[in-house]
Amino acid sequence: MSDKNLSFRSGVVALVGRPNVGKSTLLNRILGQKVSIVTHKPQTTRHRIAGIYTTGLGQIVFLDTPGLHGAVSTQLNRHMNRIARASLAEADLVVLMVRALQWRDDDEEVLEAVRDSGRPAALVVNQVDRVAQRERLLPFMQELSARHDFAFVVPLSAATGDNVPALEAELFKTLPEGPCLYDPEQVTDRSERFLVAEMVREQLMLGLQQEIPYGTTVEVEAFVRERGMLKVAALVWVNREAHKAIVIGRGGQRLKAMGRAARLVIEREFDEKVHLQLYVKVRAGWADDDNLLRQLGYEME
Ligand SMILES: Nc1nc2c(ncn2[C@@H]2O[C@H](COP(=O)(O)OP(=O)(O)O)[C@@H](O)[C@H]2O)c(=O)[nH]1
Ligand SMILES: [Mg+2]
Repeated sequence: MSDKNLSFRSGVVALVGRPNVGKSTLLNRILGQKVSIVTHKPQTTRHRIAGIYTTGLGQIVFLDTPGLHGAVSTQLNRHMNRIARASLAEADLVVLMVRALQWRDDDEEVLEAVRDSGRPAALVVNQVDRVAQRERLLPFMQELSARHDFAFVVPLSAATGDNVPALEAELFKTLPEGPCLYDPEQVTDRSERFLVAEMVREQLMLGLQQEIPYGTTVEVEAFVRERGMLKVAALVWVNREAHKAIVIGRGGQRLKAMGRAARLVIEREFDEKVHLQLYVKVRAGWADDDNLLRQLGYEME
């Protein structure tokens, strides 16, 4: 028994990479539930979210981060870059994620940030399911391995789950021996209210066009369980009156559709009946208001 305890591993693993490579998808895949929202649009993840994965081998605290990006036009953008960098500093191991057969300037920028952090790093080559010519994968991995002294390199598909167990095995091998950092039953450091707000925001990202979802955020106002049902009321904050009309849609149809989609996701993830009510409110410049950002759950300095 003491031998077993001795080999229990634990540590913090930061998932970094340019927007849209699949960081949140990988985290949800490993945890087997949605702790971090996913869309095909960049900059979906705005928060640092810890996903806690505990097995007989150890406990990994994954930090999902917003992709590091150059466009720092608002306080919200600055906040997103800051937490991505802070997560690097906290990590026992950094997992740099790239898309198979793609290496772009913004990947290079993230690698620079990883180098600057001085933390040990591993490389995950994601989305191998999209690669038609498998023989190109190995040279691609060799090329990237030459750019940095990675602890290991694993090709996988976060979407299909292909080879994800190999990554888990490498992580448990690489992390130091140590005790649980969180209660083994806990899956995330985020509250249910937060997860619900994010699941609503996910549908806004999916249902709204162009810049509108980026000027939108969600605040859960009421969250109660009553007679076997979870009742949630949430505010959708938008920047402008004109955006409010767009979010609501003709006859309220768009908001209704997004709300319904969000409710179905919440019901599936929480495994209970949900009643979800959405309201839209205008607050010009919310993404530049430090106090409001704090109130909305964005951890500012
Ligand atoms: N085909 C494929 N798509 C993926 C894979 N991983 C993520 N995606 C998709 O890529 C998009 C971005 O994923 P997301 O996890 O939000 O990326 P993030 O910005 O790095 O967190 C979503 O549409 C995902 O469904 C993968 O392994 N294969
Ligand atoms: Mg993400």
